Order: sequence, then C-alpha cells, then structure tokens
Amino acid sequence: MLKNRIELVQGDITKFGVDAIVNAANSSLMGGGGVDGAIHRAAGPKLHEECMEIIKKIGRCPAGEAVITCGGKLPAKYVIHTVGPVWHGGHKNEPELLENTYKNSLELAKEHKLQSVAFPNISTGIYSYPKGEAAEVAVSTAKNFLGQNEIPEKVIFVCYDLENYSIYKRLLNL
Ligand code: AR6
Repeated sequence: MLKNRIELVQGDITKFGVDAIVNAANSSLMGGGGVDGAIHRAAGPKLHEECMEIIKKIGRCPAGEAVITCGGKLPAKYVIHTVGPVWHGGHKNEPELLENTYKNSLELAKEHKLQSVAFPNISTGIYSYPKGEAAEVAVSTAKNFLGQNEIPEKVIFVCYDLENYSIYKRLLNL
C-alpha cells in the first residue's frame, strides 16, 4: 500500500542510515549553509571530491536537476544532490522546478536500485520557498512517483523544524 511507503520523521538527516539521503544543494555543489553544510561536514572530504569531479564534467547543476555521490562517512550509502529553486514569488517556475527536484532524485534512486530515500524540505530554508506550498509539491510528487514505480520502496520526509513537521503530518493524514 502506498501509505506504508511514505514515512515522516523530525530530525537531522545526516543521522539516517538509509540507502540515500537527498541534499538541498546549490548549483556549484561545493557545499553551503543549512542542510548542505551539515551533510558535507558529516560526510567528510570524499563527498566534496566526488562533487568536484561531477562539476568538472557538467559545469554546474541547474535548479531541478539531481546528481549522485557516495555517502562518505555518513551512515547513508549515497547522497543525491539536488538544487531547489530560489523563491521569487511563485512566477518563475518555482513549483515545476521544485517538483523536478523530487522527481529527478527519485529517478536516480530508481536507476541505482536504492530502496530507501530520505528527503529534507528542499528550498524551504535559505531559498525561502513557502513551507506549506513546498510540502504540497513534495508529497504529491512522491505519491505520484511511488504509485508508478516499485523502486524506491520507501520515501522518508525528514523535517528539521516543527513547523514543517506539523505541515507534513496534516498533509499525510498522520
Ligand atoms: N537535517 C534535515 N533538515 C535540515 C537540516 C538537517 N541537518 N538542517 C537544515 N535542515 P536549507 P534550501 C532543513 O536552507 O532552502 C545552502 O546554503 C531546514 O530547516 O538547508 O534549499 C545550499 O548550499 C529547511 O527546512 O536549503 C544552497 O545555497 C530545509 O532543510 C541553499 O542553502 C532546507 O533548508 C539551499 O537552500
């Protein structure tokens, strides 16, 4: 059943021993603040090295796209780095770009046969996407993808702040 394939947790995503955690990165993939900084600090230099290799090949990672690296010293096996949209008021394709971050991350998980994927609340920190609207995009995109695909088996929404956690709780009827 679809419902058992989506979990909600409040916590620090760097602590999760899942197949992949998703990073809310920026186009340079060179680390930053928020969850990106926490992931790079916890994973160590191997993550940065792999990100540099990717950037050498592709130049930059545009908003909506996703790439995959090892998990370095994290308990997670892999990190999927995706770049959310900066919120400019909602008229610059932000919903579509945010949907693409979830879709492309899940596609990568499927390609690599990863069964469990944990997402932070992409774009809702430094990039200022309104939390309620971002959560609606995240939940509907995950539900659609899981409805059409058997892999990944499980999506875990990891909310760091209580406000996001409460929004997801209501949206997921938990
Ligand atoms: N575990 C889970 N979620 C977290 C953690 C954590 N350890 N730390 C923060 N969050 P943000 P963005 C939540 O700002 O808005 C970086 O500098 C946080 O509460 O990390 O996509 C990048 O390099 C919020 O709900 O990412 C980019 O430049 C969510 O993660 C830019 O920030 C996302 O907040 C990306 O901005």
